Amino acid sequence: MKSGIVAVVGRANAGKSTLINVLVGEKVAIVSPKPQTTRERILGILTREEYQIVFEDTPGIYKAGSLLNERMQKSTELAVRDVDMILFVIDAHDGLKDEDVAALKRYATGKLPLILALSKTDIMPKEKIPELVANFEDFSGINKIVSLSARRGKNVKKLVEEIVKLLPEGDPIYGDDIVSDRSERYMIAEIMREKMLLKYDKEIPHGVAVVVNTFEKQPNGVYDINLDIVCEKQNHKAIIIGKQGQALKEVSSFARVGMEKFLDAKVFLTVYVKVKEDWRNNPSRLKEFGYGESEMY
Ligand SMILES: Nc1nc2c(ncn2[C@@H]2O[C@H](COP(=O)(O)OP(=O)(O)O)[C@@H](O)[C@H]2O)c(=O)[nH]1
Ligand SMILES: [Mg+2]
Repeated sequence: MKSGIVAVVGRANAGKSTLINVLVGEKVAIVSPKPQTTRERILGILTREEYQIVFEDTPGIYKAGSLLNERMQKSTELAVRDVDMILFVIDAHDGLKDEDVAALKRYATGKLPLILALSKTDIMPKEKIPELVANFEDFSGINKIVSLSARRGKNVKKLVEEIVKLLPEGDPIYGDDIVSDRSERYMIAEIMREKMLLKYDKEIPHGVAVVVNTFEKQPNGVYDINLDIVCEKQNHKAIIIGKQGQALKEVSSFARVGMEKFLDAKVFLTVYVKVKEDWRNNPSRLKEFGYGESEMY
């Protein structure tokens, strides 16, 4: 049996979380077109008879702007310690950036096997792929390059095959029915945050934390969920709620549908918006919202 941990790294928005969801076959990490969607390390686990691959999703590479950002950055750095392999994801459609090259140099040290995934090939001309691949000819420390589309599921099987080839022999770490190290309750908060990222612009979604107060399955099978959206400023609260509460109504209903899909059950959702000034720089608030040092690393 092959078994091991694969750290999934790369620039923000490269498509890391999308790829992990497709690899695992279930939603274990939220996805949005905005950077800083993933805030902490999340495991996505793929188990078959012959192998178990534990994918570590990471926040990606950022410049620090707040204490939360600093912790996200550190969480990425720590994630690549004690792993068996690196899966470096590049947005092939966006092309190779200096940041990618700099990060790749850090990871392609030859100490660990490294696979380069060139993702989002569904939105670029095929002819461009060899051109992009040629950029890596002089790089040592890359074991394999796989171009793929997570969205279309193209070449994802091939990627798994290549990972398995490079994995060490070993016993599985997790039971074969486990796909994530996170609870349903955690995913519910994340789905709310995902819909906030899709609905609101600029700093607003980045300054949001979601606290689940109630998460209960009723005898009739309906989930009763009550949560707080915590934002940083009074004027953010006004924007989140919108005229006559319209914006909040829309985002909540959008989130409810996502939660129902995830839980495969009906959801009764109640949402409140609260303000905690500058919580992203406040260590005790960070802890309260699940971004304490012990939770992040
Ligand atoms: N067209 C296309 N878009 C993708 C693909 N993978 C991810 N995306 C989009 O790229 C954006 C960032 O994806 P995400 O997984 O959150 O990136 P991360 O920050 O690296 O985790 C989202 O809007 C995704 O829908 C892909 O294979 N094809
Ligand atoms: Mg992500």
